[in-house]
Amino acid sequence: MKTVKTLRFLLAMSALLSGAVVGVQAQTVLKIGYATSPTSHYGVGSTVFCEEIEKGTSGRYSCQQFPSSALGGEREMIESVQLGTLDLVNTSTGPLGNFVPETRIVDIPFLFRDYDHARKVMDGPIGQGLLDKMNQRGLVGMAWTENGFRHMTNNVRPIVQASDASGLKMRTMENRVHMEGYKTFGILPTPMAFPELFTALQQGTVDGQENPIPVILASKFSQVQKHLSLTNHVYSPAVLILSPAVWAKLSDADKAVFMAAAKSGSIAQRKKVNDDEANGIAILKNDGMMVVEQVNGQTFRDAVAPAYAQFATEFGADNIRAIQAVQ
Ligand code: EAX
Repeated sequence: MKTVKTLRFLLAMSALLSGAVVGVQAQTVLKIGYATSPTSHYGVGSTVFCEEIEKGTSGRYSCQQFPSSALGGEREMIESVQLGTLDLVNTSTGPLGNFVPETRIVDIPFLFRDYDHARKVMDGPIGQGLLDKMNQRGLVGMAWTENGFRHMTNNVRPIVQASDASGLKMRTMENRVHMEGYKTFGILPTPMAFPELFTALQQGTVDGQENPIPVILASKFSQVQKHLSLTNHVYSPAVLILSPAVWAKLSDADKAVFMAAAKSGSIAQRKKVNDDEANGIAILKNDGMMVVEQVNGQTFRDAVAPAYAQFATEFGADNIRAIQAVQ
């Protein structure tokens, strides 16, 4: 009798392990990384994406999230996705140009008029064309999410016009277009990975930095920065990127689930950006930041205008005009 029971157990185990048992589906847990906290705009967008793929694949796919730069800076995470050691990253385009040079065009200061303009460009043919370029570089760009319009913070002085920024040592993303553009404001650009930034501000290694309100809020920069100026000097897109190794294993039906989930994540992330933009200034003032809300933006546009000739040479004047023309 005991032999029969043992045999039955062994048969059941071998069937289970071989997946032959009907109804037992392989569970795949995907690792997703991003720079800021779980409650930030990146956390909200990533969580919605993860919930949607779990629902849409009846639990066959789920996520393990690595927020707050747990897996390193955005450049490192993009590289890990390219290598297949990380399954997904929800990242700004800051370091992306080092992998997909064509995407640098969206990092030109004062290229986008406002959020409506930026979202229309990124969700239209121009944005889709840039996602397609990622596929040629070993990255599956599923959808544009969003970081937001960037503003300057520093510990030296209020910035009201471009000349006030001159001479400040400002951390920038590892992004050549940003650095070239910001130099026209007289800034001394210091490229640095995001995980090092809070400490650099705390220790005074740099005078300031620039980031969207959602990042300034989520990263508690009000604890280490006195002045905030609403410069709106550049729109910072973000993108949800999947490893090609994962994409290749998906059925057509699951590919459709993943793409729809990425869109839902983008919508949720942008809503969180809207909410942070609406509520963030009051919160940061309450945290003790001195906020310059009426910045003389024209002085910054005038300063960066000569650099547009160089940007036109690099990206094509027609391509820049095409983005500016989107209504
Ligand atoms: O994407 O590095 C930066 O300043 C980015 O805005 C941040 O990592 C969020």
